[in-house]
Amino acid sequence: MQLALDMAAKASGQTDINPVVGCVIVKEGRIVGLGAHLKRGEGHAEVHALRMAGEQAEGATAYVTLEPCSHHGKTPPCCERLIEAKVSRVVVACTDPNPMVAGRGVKRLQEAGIEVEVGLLGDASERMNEKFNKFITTRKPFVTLKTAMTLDGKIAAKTGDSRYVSGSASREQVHTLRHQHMGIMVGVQTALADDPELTTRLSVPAVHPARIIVDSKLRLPVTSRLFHNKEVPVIIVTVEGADERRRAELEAAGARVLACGSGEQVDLELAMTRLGELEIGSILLEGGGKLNGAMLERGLIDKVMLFIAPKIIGGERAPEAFSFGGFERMSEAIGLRGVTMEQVGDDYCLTGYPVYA
Ligand code: AOF
Ligand code: ZN
Repeated sequence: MQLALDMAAKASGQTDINPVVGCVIVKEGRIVGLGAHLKRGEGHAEVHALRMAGEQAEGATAYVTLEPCSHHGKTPPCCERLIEAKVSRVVVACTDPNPMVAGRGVKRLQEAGIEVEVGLLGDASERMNEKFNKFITTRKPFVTLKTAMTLDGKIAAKTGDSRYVSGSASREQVHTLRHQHMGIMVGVQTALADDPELTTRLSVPAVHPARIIVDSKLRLPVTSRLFHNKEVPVIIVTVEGADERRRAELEAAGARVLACGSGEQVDLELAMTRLGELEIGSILLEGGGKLNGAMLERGLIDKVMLFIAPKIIGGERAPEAFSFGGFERMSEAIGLRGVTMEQVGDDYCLTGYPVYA
């Protein structure tokens, strides 16, 4: 199962809204088949592994990181393939939360007389597919907030200088992180201040996430570097009454404009629904402080990854990682669960999952 998980992990970032899944088929103590799901629309892990095993699959044990599917999606159901191949035992790390499957795969295998065991390394498999798990059950994107900040919680100096808060090792990791999400979201202020391209810079050909700009007043200029790369979508999230002429201009430059809400500010909950409808299953939120704060306040951040640089910049007006009205009492603070800390170069990356009241 660990081998199946390792194979699945390597496909992270390339399966679109689909989960990463690995499968290892073992017969009399020998591996006879290996497979992983590599791309949405192509073969599932079990199919690849079964093809490799051929007739040796009969009487074998299949280790799969996710419950074999029972539905006809872009490919036929894997549980039928396992039954046809006459495997005698299937070990599953965790069940598939997809409402189309949700236990039916396990049930179908059992009905066919196959011994099924669920739960081996289940937590690891569930964590690996945390983005898929949220999207498939809510149709809303899984949001990971990433920010680089000083020990005193600042994302820039009081002058606005932010090059760089974190070290090169942390900045390198961010490119991998971007590649593992289907969208990158920033506020228009960040887009204006840094004029970022927001593409991934990996040495391997990677799927580039859509670039999403929250811009209620449509201030993004068409000369922005975001428009240099025409292959990666630019999505601008704005409000209904936004300037029609500017909207047409941005659309002509290649952007897709989504009107979310009719107030002064973008309705972020609605934006998540709309982005989900576009099958953006996960978003890396990269600030700035106001957008981070607004998303956090509304309970829309699923995970935080804080790259903390061991330095103190000070400055009462220096921008903060989370800028919002704040709470009255410490007991109201938003806490994190499942916190881990990892050293990245000279920085520390703190990862955790916000718990909302
Ligand atoms: C498996 N093995 O390797 C994967 C599974 O559109 P499709 O046909 O690719 O189906 C996608 C759904 O199938 C996905 O939402 C999830 O429930 C399941 N993924 N299942 O048995 C695999 N990738
Ligand atoms: Zn399947």
